[in-house]
Amino acid sequence: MIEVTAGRYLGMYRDMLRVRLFEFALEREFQRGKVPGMLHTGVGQEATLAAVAHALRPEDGIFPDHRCHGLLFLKGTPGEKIMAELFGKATGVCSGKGGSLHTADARVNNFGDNAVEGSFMVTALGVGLGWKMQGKRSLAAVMVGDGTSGRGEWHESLNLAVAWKLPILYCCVNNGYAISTPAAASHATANLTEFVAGYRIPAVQVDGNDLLTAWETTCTGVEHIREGKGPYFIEYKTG
Ligand SMILES: Cc1ncc(C[n+]2csc(CCOP(=O)(O)OP(=O)(O)O)c2C)c(N)n1
Ligand SMILES: [Mg+2]
Repeated sequence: MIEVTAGRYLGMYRDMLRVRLFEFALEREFQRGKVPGMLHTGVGQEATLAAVAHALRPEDGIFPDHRCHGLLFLKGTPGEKIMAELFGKATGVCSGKGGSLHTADARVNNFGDNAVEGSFMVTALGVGLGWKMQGKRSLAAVMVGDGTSGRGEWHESLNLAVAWKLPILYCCVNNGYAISTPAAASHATANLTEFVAGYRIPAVQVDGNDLLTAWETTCTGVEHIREGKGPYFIEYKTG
């Protein structure tokens, strides 16, 4: 049983709020035409993002997806450097050349997003394998959405991560839609834990809007991986 301290609880709540305020500010500027390129926000996914961030250590890695601006600064990149990046400024964390979908920061083990949904699930295999071969106890948290589960990389990644017992935490935010396509219209099941069961990966479903449960479940997954037992899959239901 993982006990939450008052400090941790408050810290996670504060971080949820920081994510919400950051995204609201961004949305406002986007609507004024000030933010170049595409924008997808993490509004409604704050509890999951805070839970994941608070379960990780600095030496762990993240593979954020298109709704993870919040996770970028919760992992340690200064918020102003991310905001500058999103505005395409030279002071941004990737000199303003990456924008919302390509924001990486090696200093905090943020391996970066990629506009091709799911492709970074394969990249994570290499990072996990490298760390395992080096005897490190770090793990890589991969953020993906339910819609991405139709991609080939999703299945390739889960398959090899289990076969090679890699230290990868799959964090799947299931909001029930891929843009406007409901999960039921494109997948055999809306429960992704069922979908991945064939890969024999421990797969747990949790209410992604319930901060404490989401954090406890994420910590359990992290513990499993640190014990060298291989990958872990969590489906955070937010829809
Ligand atoms: C390979 C690929 N196909 C399509 C897109 C366009 N696209 C961007 S976000 C998105 C929805 C993805 O759905 P999901 O993974 O459920 O994430 P959500 O937006 O619901 O958080 C799509 C189709 C893309 N970026 N990459
Ligand atoms: Mg979705």
